[in-house]
Amino acid sequence: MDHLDAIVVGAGFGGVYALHRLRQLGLKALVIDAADGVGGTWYWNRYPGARCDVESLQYSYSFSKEIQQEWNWTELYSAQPEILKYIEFVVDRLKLKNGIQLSTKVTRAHFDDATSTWTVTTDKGQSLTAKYVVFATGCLSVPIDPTIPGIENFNGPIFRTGDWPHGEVDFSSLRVGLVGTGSSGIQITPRIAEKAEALHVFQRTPNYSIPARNRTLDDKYQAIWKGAYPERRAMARATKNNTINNAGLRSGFEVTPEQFEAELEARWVAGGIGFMYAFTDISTDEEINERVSDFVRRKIRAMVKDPVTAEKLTPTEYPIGAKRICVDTDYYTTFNRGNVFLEDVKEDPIETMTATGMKLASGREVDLDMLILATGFDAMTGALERVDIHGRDGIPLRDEWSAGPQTYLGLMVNKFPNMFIVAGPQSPSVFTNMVTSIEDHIDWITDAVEKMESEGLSTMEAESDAQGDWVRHVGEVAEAALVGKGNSNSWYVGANVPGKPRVVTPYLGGAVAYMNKLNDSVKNGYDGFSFQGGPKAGSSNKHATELQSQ
Ligand code: NA7
Repeated sequence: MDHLDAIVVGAGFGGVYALHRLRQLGLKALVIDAADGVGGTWYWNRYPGARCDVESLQYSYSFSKEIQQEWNWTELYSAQPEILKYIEFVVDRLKLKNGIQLSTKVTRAHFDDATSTWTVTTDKGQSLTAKYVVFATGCLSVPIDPTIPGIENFNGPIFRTGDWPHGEVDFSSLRVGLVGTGSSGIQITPRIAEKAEALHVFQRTPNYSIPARNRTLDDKYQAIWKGAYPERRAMARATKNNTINNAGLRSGFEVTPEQFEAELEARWVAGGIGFMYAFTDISTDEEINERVSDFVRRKIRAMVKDPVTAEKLTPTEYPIGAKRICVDTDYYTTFNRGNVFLEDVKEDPIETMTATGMKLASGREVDLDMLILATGFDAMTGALERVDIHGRDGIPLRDEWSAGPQTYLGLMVNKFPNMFIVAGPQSPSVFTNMVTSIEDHIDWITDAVEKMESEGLSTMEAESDAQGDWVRHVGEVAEAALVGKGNSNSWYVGANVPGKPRVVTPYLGGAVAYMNKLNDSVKNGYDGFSFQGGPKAGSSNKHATELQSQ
């Protein structure tokens, strides 16, 4: 049995940086990933139109001055192939390849109390041991299929956006069905429509989407960023979501109706997620949110020529931002094409699939040659719960999380010593620039590991009280937000997975407040964590009063 200092699960942005930092500490670490390449999310989601909706110059590593100067982005918002090339470049640049084992799935991770080590089992029959295990398994890495009766009878190919095949998928002269109108469905729709004979978009719930206004990055813009990277990275880290979004500082109530409209219009014209930061209270105040939602509804109605299609594409049953906001290129106007058909499956539900297409409850049959599923992910907890993880006394993580994730600061779990989670549940992760949140988490984790190694400590573990308080705090913060409210049934609350506990999974208090808590805990001697096996065994417990006072 091979013994390592650390095993890292996942070779996306998180796993790659974790390996670099662990090696800097002189530790023997191995990254394991099921894919046959690095990149995580950006490896799997290679469907046409897949693109990041955080600006390229921000959605990148900040830890290396050299790398951020050397790499040149070609577009304001990068498409999937470019982000994947970037991650591969970083792996080569830092000579990390020999520490990454690909095409291997971690199936089990088991903590042994007697030796304080983890045993990690893979689908290749390996059994590896390590002192530390780091799950960098991603928040949107387990695609889920819809339950469509008879789907197995369909004669044509079925593809999922979440694990799109390598090589080109040719839509030309085909009648293509697309199920799902979240970010993935919204990004792929125009790209199918431009080639296919017919595209039928099966929509259950309409989404709010903001135009990206993507463009080629000119050298001057890039040079300005590169010349000021340290300041700009610091500025981004001082925001709620680790991103410079030109966030407005006023409440929507502080401006006249004309100013309100003009602000939204300016941001709509500028494009991108910055639209959602026009006012400070869009995600918390129902009235302000309704006025912003209404602005987008009017835009949709103006863009889509057929009034019946426009009405169906217009979300009315939940506040903007309650589901993850989408950012698109030509989504709504694609429905003005003669070969694109919106199928409202709330009005006329899918009854069954046949060999030749989709049969709806009304009896109407939609003939199809190809089906594409853009039906989302078992988000945030899905990848962790698919590994058979056992902590102290053989306790399964799945049992501990049966009512929803239980973590301290999103980083560690009581009874699961030396197990770290990167940018996962109960941390700000998906509400931030993920790359920055990943870096911050890994820096925190490797600092803790460094402390343990230098002090000769054997285990570090989240304390039960601290964890309970954190879980309550995450819930209380979520109560004040509009996320998951109305009929939004979003993956933020697990509503898209049958049987999943319905709780707001990310921490909504923002990156700054969150990082302050992480840093405070360290300053207070890793408050809320206990250590064993060295001089700093035990811990203080000041966290409870701190959380209560917020
Ligand atoms: P999402 O945002 O979870 O979207 C999934 C879509 O699939 C959504 O429109 C769902 O409708 C739809 N869906 C799921 N099951 C069905 C069935 N059975 N019938 C019809 N429609 C269905 O996933 P994405 O991949 O688009 O985006 C995930 C994140 O990736 C995104 O938020 C960004 O952060 C990047 P529903 O709304 O549930 O009615």
